[in-house]
Amino acid sequence: MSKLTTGAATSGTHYDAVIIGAGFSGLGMLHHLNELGMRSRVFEAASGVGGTWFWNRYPGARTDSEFYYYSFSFSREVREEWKWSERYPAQPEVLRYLEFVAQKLDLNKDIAFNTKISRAQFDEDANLWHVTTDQGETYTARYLISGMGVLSTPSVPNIKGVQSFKGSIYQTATWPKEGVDLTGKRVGLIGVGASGVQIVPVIAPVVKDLFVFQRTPNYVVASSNYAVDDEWMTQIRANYDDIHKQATAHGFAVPFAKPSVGAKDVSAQERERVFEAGWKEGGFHFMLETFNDLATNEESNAYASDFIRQKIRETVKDPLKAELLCPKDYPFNGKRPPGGHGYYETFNRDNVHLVDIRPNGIDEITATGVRVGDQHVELDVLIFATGFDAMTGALTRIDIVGRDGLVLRDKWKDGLKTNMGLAVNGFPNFFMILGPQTPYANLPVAIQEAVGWVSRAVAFAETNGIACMESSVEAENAWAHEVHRAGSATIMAQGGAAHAWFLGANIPGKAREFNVYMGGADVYFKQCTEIAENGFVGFHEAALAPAG
Ligand code: N01
Repeated sequence: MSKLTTGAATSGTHYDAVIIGAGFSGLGMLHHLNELGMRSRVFEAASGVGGTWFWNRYPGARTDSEFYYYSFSFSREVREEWKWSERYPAQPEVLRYLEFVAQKLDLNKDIAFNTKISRAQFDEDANLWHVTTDQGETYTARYLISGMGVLSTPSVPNIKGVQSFKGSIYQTATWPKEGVDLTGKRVGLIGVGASGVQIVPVIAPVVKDLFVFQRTPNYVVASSNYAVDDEWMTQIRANYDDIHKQATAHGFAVPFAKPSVGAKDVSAQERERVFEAGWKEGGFHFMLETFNDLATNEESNAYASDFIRQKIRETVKDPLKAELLCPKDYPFNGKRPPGGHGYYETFNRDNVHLVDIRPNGIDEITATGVRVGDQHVELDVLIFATGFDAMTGALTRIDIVGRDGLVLRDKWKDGLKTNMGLAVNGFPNFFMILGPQTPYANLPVAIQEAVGWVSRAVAFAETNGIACMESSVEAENAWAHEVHRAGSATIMAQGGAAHAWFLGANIPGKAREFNVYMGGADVYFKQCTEIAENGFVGFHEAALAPAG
């Protein structure tokens, strides 16, 4: 391994590793490779670190997971010095945290900002990746690692007439850094996923009128946010290692207790008591700490769905609005449930209007607003909170070219194939942090595990003189089979109306399949550890060659 040096990226430079993206994944990966003594360079399209938390600056953006498992635990320095202020930290705080991580771990010197990678091509003769930026600069690297994020490629539907709109258009996923003054404006919001659900209560008191265009209502679970006091922070600091250990032993990578009974197996009274306690605790606790079969048993899921609908009807005073806000044609968890911060309560305001656009969506955007059937809504501002081309979007938008000219997006045209979501046959020495087919789970914990695993794999290759780490065909066929099996065992693909991103079903033309592993993050982490302990079996047999 070459010795770590610092300095600006100069076209033509060779690195041990090129990492794409400086969010949680890229920063964690860079730190681990630095610890191995490798010379790495991160290329980041934005002007700063943060990834998702750099771009998603819309009002109300905050984590849906609590701070103590939505962070890294590997750095003693970081965890002992950083203090979180809220149970669910807001976007500016998460961004400041990642800036702090980069500064504390001395990562900025190895990151080229404002630089997009447009192409990466594997050179089979030299066992090197040739990486090209959008400025035409080229670099070579032994390893290519994607840290581009799973929900980082915004999807904006091409609604008829959108170009004719004379007002202002914003996307939650690319919200202007300088903010937007919505005071006294007539604002239309398209999309009520996690992003839309967060922005609604924050902008409603500011705008003149807010029109929420809803195609599919969500099951929004109350979050219950509050300040983190010194005592709580001290207690978390003392237990970071245990928290991480508990999270990696959980199916969703959260440090939660695992319920031992199903909702259908207890009395109605007990069910109500448990659901109520979960609702009060808030957020993912309702989904994960109440009963153990909400994602797998229809009857139990129906109880949870009924409970949430009841909460909506109790909260929203106008019965017509309440019914429109109740999801009815797909199960709870059929889409990723957003965390609410006064979402349903906001619909009791006189200036918040719910526009039902089922089933066909918006008919047209005009110069002055939005038309749905006979109704024309006059607007000054239109906000798109319409989601992302998840899991594969970033990876298929640049040309990643492997052996024999095979392009990654072409490889996945007829179905996803990866080895544990970490590597792909035909793409030697290429690793993905949270590639498709990795677990549906709390991401910072999954990222911490993935960067640890990839750095072990790299160290293994370097130590054993393995020129190419490359997934075997057999291993990725087996993993594709397991991803399909695990997904099919859930009820999460049910409901024609649920255009869930984890199924690829929110993107027109994208194959409908599980883009994530539903078999449990705990099971997945265990398998990854076993693979590593068994000499990375399945990850290098495809290209056994002497070290160059
Ligand atoms: O996107 P989404 P998101 N006409 O795909 C609607 C993470 N996240 O950005 O359901 C009209 O969930 C679409 O309608 P429908 C989190 O993992 C996390 O909100 O397809 N509407 C839906 O309502 C989350 O799950 C956090 O009928 C259209 C919405 O747009 C993921 O990101 C915060 C439309 C998209 O919902 C994605 O969330 C934010 C059209 N043509 C995001 N096209 C936190 O943890 C789409 N829609 C805090």
